[in-house]
Amino acid sequence: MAYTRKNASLLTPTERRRFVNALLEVKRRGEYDELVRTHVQYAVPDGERRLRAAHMAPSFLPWHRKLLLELEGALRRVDASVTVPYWDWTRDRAADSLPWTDDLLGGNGRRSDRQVMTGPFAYRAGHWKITVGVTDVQYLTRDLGRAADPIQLPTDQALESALAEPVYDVAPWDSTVTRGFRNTLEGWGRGHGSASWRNHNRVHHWVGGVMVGAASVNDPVFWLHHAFVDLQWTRWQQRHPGNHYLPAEPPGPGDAQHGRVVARYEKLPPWDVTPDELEDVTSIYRYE
Ligand code: CU1
Ligand code: CU1
Repeated sequence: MAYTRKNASLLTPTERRRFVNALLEVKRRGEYDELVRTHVQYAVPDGERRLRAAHMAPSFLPWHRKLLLELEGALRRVDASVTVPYWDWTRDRAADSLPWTDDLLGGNGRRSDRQVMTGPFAYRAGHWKITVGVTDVQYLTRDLGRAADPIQLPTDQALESALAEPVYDVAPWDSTVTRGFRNTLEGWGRGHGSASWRNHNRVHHWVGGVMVGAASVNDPVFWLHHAFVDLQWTRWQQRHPGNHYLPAEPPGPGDAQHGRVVARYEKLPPWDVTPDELEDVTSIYRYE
C-alpha cells in the first residue's frame, strides 16, 4: 500500500515529534551522513566534462527523488509511521512560523555566526553535529531571507511558469537552457547573483547557511524542500500527460554532452535504477 507524504503545516504534534525522532535516530546510526556524503560526491557543475547526475542536468528530478526514497526508507526502518513531509514555500513564507518551529526544524541562525540555537537540530541540543561538510563548521547554520541582502522565496507565479513548460528538458541539458520544465524548476537563470536564482535554487539561497552548497543535506529542511520539488514533478506529469523524461536516448559521440547526462533508460548512479523507472512512484507514495 502506498504511503502518504503530507504538507508539513498539516502534521499533528505527534507526527512532528515522530518525524524529528526518526531523523535523530537515522543521524545517530550514521545513515544520515552517508546521504550527505552521496550528495557532496555528486555535486558536479556543468563546467566539468564528466557525468552530471544530480544537478544542472535532466536527472536532477529522478536523482533527488531516489535520494529522498533512501532517507525515507531509513526513517521508516526506525518508525514505520513516518514519511517525509513537504514545505510549500509558496504559502509558508515567514521565517518565524512553520516549518521553523521548535518542535520541527528549529529557527533561524543567530546574528553573530548564523548558528541555529533552537529546536532539535541545534548543535547545543547535542544530537546534530555536522561531520560531512564542505567547511569545518560542526553546527547547523541558517540565514533565513538573507538579512544582509534580502531575497524573497519564489512566488506561485514563478512555480507556475515551470509547471506550464510542456517539454521536460531541452538540449544542451545543462544550467544554460531557458526552456523546459527541469531547469525552470531547478532554477539556473540568466545573469549573476540573486536575480538568477529561481524556484528550487532560490529556496536554497533564502534558507542560507549550510543550505547553500554541496553539503546542503545537513539541514533537514533539505528533505522538506525537495519533497515539494518532487511534488511539482508529479503535478507536471498530470498536467502534461504523455510527456516524459528527456533525453530518451544518450547524446551521441559528436555531442558536447556525450557521456555527461543520464538518458531515460540509463542507470542513474550511484543506484541501479533508471529515470524511466522513477517516473511513476504511485505504488510507493502519494502526496496529500
Ligand atoms: Cu541536490
Ligand atoms: Cu536542492
